[in-house]
Amino acid sequence: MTSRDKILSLFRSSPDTFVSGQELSQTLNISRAAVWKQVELLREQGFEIEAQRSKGYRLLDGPDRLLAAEIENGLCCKQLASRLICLPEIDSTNARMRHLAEEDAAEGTVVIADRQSAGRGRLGRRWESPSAVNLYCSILLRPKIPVQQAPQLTFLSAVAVAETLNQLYQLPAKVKWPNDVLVGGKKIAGLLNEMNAETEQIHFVILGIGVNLNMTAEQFPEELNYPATSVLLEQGQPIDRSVFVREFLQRLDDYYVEFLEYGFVPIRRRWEGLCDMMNTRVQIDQGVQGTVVGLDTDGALRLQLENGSVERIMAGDVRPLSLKN
Ligand code: BT5
Repeated sequence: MTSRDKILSLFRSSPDTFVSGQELSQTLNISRAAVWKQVELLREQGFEIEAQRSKGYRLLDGPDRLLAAEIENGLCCKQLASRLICLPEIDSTNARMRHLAEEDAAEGTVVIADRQSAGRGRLGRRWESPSAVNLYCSILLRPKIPVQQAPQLTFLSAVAVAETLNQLYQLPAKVKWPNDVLVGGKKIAGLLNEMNAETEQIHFVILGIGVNLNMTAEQFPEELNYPATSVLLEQGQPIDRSVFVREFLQRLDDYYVEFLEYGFVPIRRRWEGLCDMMNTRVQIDQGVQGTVVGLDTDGALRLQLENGSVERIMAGDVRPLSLKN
């Protein structure tokens, strides 16, 4: 964590009270001039900080920033979050993670940004990423599993996001194949996994996770492929983003450990339990129709056709068919 983030974290841990320059300089082991410089930089980032000669500094207001120290407080992971990097802004957390992975970053490294200027969806689509309201996060995994099993990891993060929304805010979050989490039929989270592998070996997988937390209706773009929502819109009040991130990482860590030990079966069962299109008649894009009967081991959707045969769907948009169909 940078000195600036440490100062911010100290301010936030004692709201409304002054922290003396001397205390900051001793705690951070930097000079008082360096403290002053970091405070100036925080002001440039939009933080309103009062300074009084005899008392020190006091945080009055500022953007809601996610800080590693606050997320790590009480977090106890076995595989993930070995290193947690929180940035005010980045083009895309997945793009940054790819650089880190190519520079040999360790499994479990997490990159979080408060804003993305070029957040990515699938197939070159854009992920709307306004500042200080949501979670934009990438997690680096280096699992020793066959390459064809890598898509299974998407379902791990889908289940962890849906269950965290459910547990913390009692939202009826459901998973939608292949990479969405929905509440009341509206998209609240999107997942984008990227892999670097040779024929036989996975070098790394990046789990990209975007969750709409405190996003307001005005912050959604007008043109969306699918109706969208956020926790704020669902429950009418903003939430503490650090609490969400911590719970989510903890849950994902538990499931990843379970996955490494027992494979895909437990997570597949959970995903199927959270999918409200199970045993429902659906159509894939404008084409094949059938009944959803589950997930295959490589993450394909299993669809039972009229003639009883089961077709494996590798890609496409799944829409439920109305009863008259
Ligand atoms: C996804 O793509 O759902 C994957 C989104 C992954 C975003 C995360 S954020 C952290 C990490 N770093 C990145 O750069 N990306 C990942 P897809 O299924 O293609 O959905 C994209 C479509 O969803 C867009 O074309 C819009 O119609 C819609 N959309 C865009 N922003 C949205 C938002 N914030 N909430 C809901 N829908 C959105």
